[in-house]
Amino acid sequence: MAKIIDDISRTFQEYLLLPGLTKKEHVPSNVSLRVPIQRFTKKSGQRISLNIPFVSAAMQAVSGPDLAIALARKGGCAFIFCSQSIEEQAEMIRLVKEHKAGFVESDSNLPPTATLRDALVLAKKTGHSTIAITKDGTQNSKLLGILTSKDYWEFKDDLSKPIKNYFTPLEKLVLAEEGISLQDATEKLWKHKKECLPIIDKKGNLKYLVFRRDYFDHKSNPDELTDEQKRLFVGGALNTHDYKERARALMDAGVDALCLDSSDGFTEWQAEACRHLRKEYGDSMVLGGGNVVTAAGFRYLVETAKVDFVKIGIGGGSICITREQKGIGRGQASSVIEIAAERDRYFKQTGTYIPICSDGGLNNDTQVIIALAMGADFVMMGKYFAMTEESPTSKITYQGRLYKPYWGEGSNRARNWQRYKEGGGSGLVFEEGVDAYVPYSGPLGEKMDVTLAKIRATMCNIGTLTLRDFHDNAQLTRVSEMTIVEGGTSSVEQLDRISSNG
Ligand code: MZP
Repeated sequence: MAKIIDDISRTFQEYLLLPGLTKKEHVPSNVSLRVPIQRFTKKSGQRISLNIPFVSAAMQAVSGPDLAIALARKGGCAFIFCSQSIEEQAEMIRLVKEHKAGFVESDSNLPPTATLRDALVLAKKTGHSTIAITKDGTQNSKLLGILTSKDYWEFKDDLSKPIKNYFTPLEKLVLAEEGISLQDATEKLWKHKKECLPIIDKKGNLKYLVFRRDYFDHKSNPDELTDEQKRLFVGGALNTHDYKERARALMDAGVDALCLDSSDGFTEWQAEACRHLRKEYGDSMVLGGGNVVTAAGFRYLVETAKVDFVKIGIGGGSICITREQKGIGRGQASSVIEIAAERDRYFKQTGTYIPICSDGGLNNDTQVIIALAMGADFVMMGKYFAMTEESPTSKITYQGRLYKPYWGEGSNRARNWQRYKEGGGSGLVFEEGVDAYVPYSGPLGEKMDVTLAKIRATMCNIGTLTLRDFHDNAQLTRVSEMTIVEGGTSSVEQLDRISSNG
């Protein structure tokens, strides 16, 4: 007879944190959100780490290069999806690695023969008011000057006139040559009190623009996650089918962390793939595995597959219908609680710490906080990032509101059958994910600032300054349905609701 486990699968919503003593040093500015992403021993100390406990899901609707850049700039890491050709995935990794913070390729360029109207149309299309005037109007041809919105008056100047009478010519510009560091470029901008510094090559061709506003933006992202050469940090997902060739291409493109992406990672195929990757690339490579929901699955990936971090979660994702379709999975809180305890036991027994990642099903900032309190070192999210400006999809408007498309990797749209069939076979026989829309939530940086502020504030309420202390000191209580009701507002009228009711 089957073994029936005497417990209930629980979700994050069923728990609340109890405050601990908050001392005077427990203020948000003293909180560190740095967490390990690589296994480490007591002797080696923490090795490669994330500066914030966030990674993005390896999904077509989530982790493209723009999102990877935005997330690394905040201190986290995106896992570029593997449900695309090896070449396309490697190219995305390359784009992130080649991204030079502060050095932007000009996307608004015109030849000197263009008219002011052309400039106006282009500025409206790109949203950028600085236009590079190049010999043939292309991005990297000979730079002739710069036109900004300050050089003409839209409603007073004759818009049919050529821009050559308006733009600031090369001899009056402050320029720099390719190879200059961002720091020196910024110094130059500051010294000459300029908004924009064009960077040209030896032949005078335009390479990049450096903007004063990007310097302030850079300064406001002190947690940026980079590699040893100061290039942005990025991860790549692998499947258990073409992992040998895929890993080689991603490593050549400069990937910083690899992760096997599977809906059920407690398999011999995953262990085999991980052993191969370890042999090929050694211990310094960051390698994640999953997903599992039991202590046994965790032990297997740690001991047999020798992964660096373990991803937890089956069936909880916002677009996931695995539990309905196949009847497997587990409440995410129960999985995290059991595996965090096993991670701590393993650390005590062996002296090796294996970070764990809670993947999927986090519906709001509160649930992120509860997942971290329960012991997750970091969290992986799909929907949260799919909603942002930087996810790879286009916004649509529906009934006056903005949305972005978001679909599961197991949906007909993604057709990522490799994620669901580790051991062979091909093609999608039935769906495990849905094709949906999520509300647009604006730029990632602004959204993440709010989430991080809430995590820091809660950690101070518990009386902790690091996430390790948070795990060790958090006290959680189960809640009744009435406690949840009590936690909402009661007997008050909220003005926005009154007005929206007419
Ligand atoms: P969420 O953050 O949107 O709730 O969940 C994202 C996670 O759902 C992913 O990281 C992945 O583990 C999982 N996922 C992706 N596609 C599917 C599917 O089609 C899925 N079923 O479950």
